[in-house]
Amino acid sequence: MKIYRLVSLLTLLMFLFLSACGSPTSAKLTSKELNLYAWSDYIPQQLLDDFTAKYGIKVNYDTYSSNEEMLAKLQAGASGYDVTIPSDYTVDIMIKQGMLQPLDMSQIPNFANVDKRFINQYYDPGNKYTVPYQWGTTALVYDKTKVPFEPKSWSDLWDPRFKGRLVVLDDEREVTGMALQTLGFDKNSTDPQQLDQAKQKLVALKPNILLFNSDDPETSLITGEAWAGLVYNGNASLAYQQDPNIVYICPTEGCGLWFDNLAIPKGAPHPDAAMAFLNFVLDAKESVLITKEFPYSNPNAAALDYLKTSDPTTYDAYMAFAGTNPSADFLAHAVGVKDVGDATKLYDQLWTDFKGQ
Ligand code: N2P
Repeated sequence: MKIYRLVSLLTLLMFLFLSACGSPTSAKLTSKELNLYAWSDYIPQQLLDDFTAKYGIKVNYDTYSSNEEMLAKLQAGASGYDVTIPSDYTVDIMIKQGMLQPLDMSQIPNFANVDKRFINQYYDPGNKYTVPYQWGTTALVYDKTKVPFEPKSWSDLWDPRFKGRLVVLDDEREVTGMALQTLGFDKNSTDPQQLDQAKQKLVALKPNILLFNSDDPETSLITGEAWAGLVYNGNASLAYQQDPNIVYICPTEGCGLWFDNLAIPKGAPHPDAAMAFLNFVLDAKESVLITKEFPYSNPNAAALDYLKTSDPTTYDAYMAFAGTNPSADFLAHAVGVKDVGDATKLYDQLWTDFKGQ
C-alpha cells in the first residue's frame, strides 16, 4: 500500500514536472497579443490559429516584401513588433546596430529540432538572437513549354525572345547580385565601377521584364504570362506544384543562397509571447504546415522526419524538386548576400535609378 502511494506520488510529481517542461511558457504568459512583422505569403494562417488556440494570444500579421523594406521601417522607429524574419545579412546588420533582443533559449526547447547544419552561422554565432525559419536559393525559373530553348545561363534572360516575358523579384540585392554574377563579378561587390556596369546591364534587361514581384511571382508563371524569371525557391516550388513544366536551375554564373530567421526586435511589447511563438514555430507538426503551404527549404529536421511518416507523397515531392531540396551541385554555385556596409547606399541608389528608368 505504502509503495503504491509512493509510486502514485512520484507519478504525479513527474507529471507536473513534465507538463511544466513541455509547455515552458504557457503557464506564465501574460500577453494577449503578438505583433508579427514578416514576409508576405510565408506563415500559414493555420499555424497562427493553432498558436492562438494554444496560448489565447491573438496574432496580428503585418507583411513586407524585402529585407530592405523591413529594416527601413524598424530603423525609422516603428516599434510595437514582437517577431520579425530577417535574412542572414539583415540579421548581421540588425545585431551590429543593436536592434535585436537576446533570446532566452530555456524557453525555446524546440530549437533542438533544428538540423545542426543551420545553427551557429556567421550572422549569429551561438544563436544568441535568432532561430532558423526557412532557407533557400534565388535562381532561374522557366516554363519549358514556353521557352524556345533551354536556358542555362543568366545571360539567356537577355535574349530578345523573352521580350515582356520575365518575372523578376523586387529584391535589390538579389537582382543586382545576379547582374554582377552575369558580368563575372562578385555578387557582393562594393566597387562603384562594377556596380555601374551592373546597372547598365539591368537597364538592358528592362524590355524583357514583365513585372517585378516578390510576393507571389509564381502566379504569373502559372497563368503563363511570364515564361521565365528570377525567383526564390519557394515561388518555383509553388509554380511547379501547379505546372510540372516549370524548371528551376542555378545558372552557370551562380545563383543566390539565403537563410531566414525568427528574431525579436529590441523593445518588443510582448516578449513572453514572442519567445513562445519562436518555440511554437519550431514544433515539428507546426513546421510541417509551413512546408506544405510555402515550400521553401525547411531547416527543421524533426519536421522533415514527421512529414516523411505522416505524408510520404508530399515528402517525396519535397525531396525530388530542386526548389525544396537543391542538389549538392546546385548549392556549390549558390552565393549568399552579405552586408556591404557603406556600399549599401550604392545598391540603394542603383536600384532606385534602375526602377525609375
Ligand atoms: C516569402 C519570401 C521568402 C523570403 N514570400 C526570401 N528570403
